[in-house]
Amino acid sequence: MSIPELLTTIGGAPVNSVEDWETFRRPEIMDLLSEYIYGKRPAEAEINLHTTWKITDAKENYLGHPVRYEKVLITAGGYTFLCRSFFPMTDKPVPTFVYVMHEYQEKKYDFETSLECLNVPILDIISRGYGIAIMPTSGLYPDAEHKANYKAGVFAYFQPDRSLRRDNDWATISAWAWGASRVLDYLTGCPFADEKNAAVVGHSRGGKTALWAGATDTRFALSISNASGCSGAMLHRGRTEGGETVKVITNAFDWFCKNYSKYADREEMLPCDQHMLVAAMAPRLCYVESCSADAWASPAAERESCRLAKDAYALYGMTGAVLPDEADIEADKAYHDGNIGYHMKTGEHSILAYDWTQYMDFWDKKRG
Ligand code: GTR
Repeated sequence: MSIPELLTTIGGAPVNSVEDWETFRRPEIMDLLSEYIYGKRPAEAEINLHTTWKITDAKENYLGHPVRYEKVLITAGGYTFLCRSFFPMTDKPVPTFVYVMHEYQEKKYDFETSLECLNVPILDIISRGYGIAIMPTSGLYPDAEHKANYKAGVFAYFQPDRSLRRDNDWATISAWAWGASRVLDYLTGCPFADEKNAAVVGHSRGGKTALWAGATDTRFALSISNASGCSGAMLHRGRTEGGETVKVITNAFDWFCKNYSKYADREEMLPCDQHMLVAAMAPRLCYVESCSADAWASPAAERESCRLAKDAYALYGMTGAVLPDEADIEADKAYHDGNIGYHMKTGEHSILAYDWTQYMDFWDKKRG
């Protein structure tokens, strides 16, 4: 299957400079990804949002730890959802992660009583001088609503008449990414966060969301996808044996616009592919993680998107991913030389403290 060229416009013109990329090709790519995969947001969710936030609980030395805690209700365009943030107790604003926490994880933890969290090692993050804002996805669009035709959350709020939905309308991943951007709105007004150094992170469906959030909101300095797989970092045209397909994912979930399902078993017809999503981060930082036993996410195809995205970075005189050939890829090794970081953790589909250590090592090294 031939892979759509990153540096050739739809009309066939070569893209040779940053100006060509930013004026012509990147906007085309964003349009293709919106039109055929993630959907377009309604104007109501994009303009005159006037994001505000209400801190409903604020504590220092939270639960006996050297942590500054804020429980926040964020309101944008009239829609309100919850987020919790944790910062070190320092005087200076700190680089901060926005974590897209999906419901499987959300249900496992109670941050009102404990900071123990297998998937997000809050105390390690704080001890390394980073902040973290955790956004539960249920506040934007709950998982229980899958296949329920968008009658809850932001969709019901911004577009109550579902009969008006079009095949290219936004869907769940876009809604969650929208939420991550609104959390960043709050961080820009938060005295503890350095909003110029904000990263968006997510696992699995959250990893797909983190990439789309980084592509749609260039204020994110770093976008981190953990085990994002199909419709995340996985190149459709590079999918390996046992990898998830457009048919399976669009049958199971309403995470994408309806147009995407038309490409079930017709991936070769997609006018875009996921290397374009990774390339949309250039010249900012990106990070992709895979798990060695996660054939469903097709690690080799996640790496292939990273490799192909390098051409966009090269326009800026920067390196993208610095990865060896497939045969020489090693698990549990940090590939941190380029501006797209990568590692593959040994084991199953998961996000664990080990991953966060890699993310922070990478960010320590690359941060401006
Ligand atoms: C799976 C889905 C994957 C992945 C995962 C998750 O069922 O097929 O693409 O996103 O869910 O988010 O937990």
